[in-house]
Amino acid sequence: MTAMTASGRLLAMADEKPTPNRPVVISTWQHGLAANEAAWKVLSQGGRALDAVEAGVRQSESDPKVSSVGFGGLPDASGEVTLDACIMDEQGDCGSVAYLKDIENPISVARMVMEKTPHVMMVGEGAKSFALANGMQEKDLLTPKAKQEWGKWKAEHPDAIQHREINIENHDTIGMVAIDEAGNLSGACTTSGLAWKLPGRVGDSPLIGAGLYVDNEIGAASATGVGEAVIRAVGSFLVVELMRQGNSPQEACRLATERVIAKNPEWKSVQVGFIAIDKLGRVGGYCIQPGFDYAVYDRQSGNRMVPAPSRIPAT
Ligand code: SD4
Repeated sequence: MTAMTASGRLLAMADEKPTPNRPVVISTWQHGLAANEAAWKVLSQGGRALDAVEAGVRQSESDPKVSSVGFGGLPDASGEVTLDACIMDEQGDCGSVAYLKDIENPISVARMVMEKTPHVMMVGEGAKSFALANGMQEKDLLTPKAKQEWGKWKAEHPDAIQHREINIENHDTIGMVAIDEAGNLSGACTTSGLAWKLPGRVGDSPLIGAGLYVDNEIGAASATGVGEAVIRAVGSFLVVELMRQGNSPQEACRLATERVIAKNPEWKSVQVGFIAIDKLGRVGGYCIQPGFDYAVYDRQSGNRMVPAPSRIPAT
């Protein structure tokens, strides 16, 4: 196809490839802003997306004010902080940990599982021993503030098997996906899981395909919200497959949310949100309940929060 410019010059439009926007990093919720800053230090210097996402989410894991991830994360029903995380790189390599206790940065343990073992996933005591044997320090992750909140909840719900509702400032996860200067994609997802969960419960966040998926030919996606609902739809893998079919990251997140809705009859009382990035550095996000937002950092517009459109309209 051709078109005439004002000066009468012919332009060959079909052959024009859109210019990719990169580097770009995108992450879930308000704490994504600080995490993006850490990731940007790597990306802006031409660093690898994998290093950027690890550095980015470590920032949230180590911040005791983030009551949702790592140190300062809210505990399970028995008062124990147990962590889940996974990481995936541009080669499709991945690593994951679940039900990990007493280690501040589970994402780095997930990366060590990926790089130092023939496995993808390690859990519980074995994952902790592996982390300690590889230089990680043991640390009590239950902060006085988190312990106090748990004590209050326990007093009010002595027999409860119900987790805390997720939205706006009540959330438990950071998912981050990025494209680097070289055009390579990576992602990381890390969480203390649903607050007050049953001991032993593991959600979507450490599951490759559910909480996170990266395909360097197409794009990357991550999920937040009620993990059980995400797992039923293999959410992040689905977002990437929807991009493969030609959907924009925004539309892919919306369609995947529709699938989550279709697979979860109780969806009206559940929050699930997705973020996605494609090979061109285009980003998107979508959720069920109003209240989910995500942080995007690129050269053009800097670091900013973007409210995700929701299936249930804001009132
Ligand atoms: C989980 N998906 O453990 C996590 C929780 C979460 O914002 O994302 N909270 O199910």
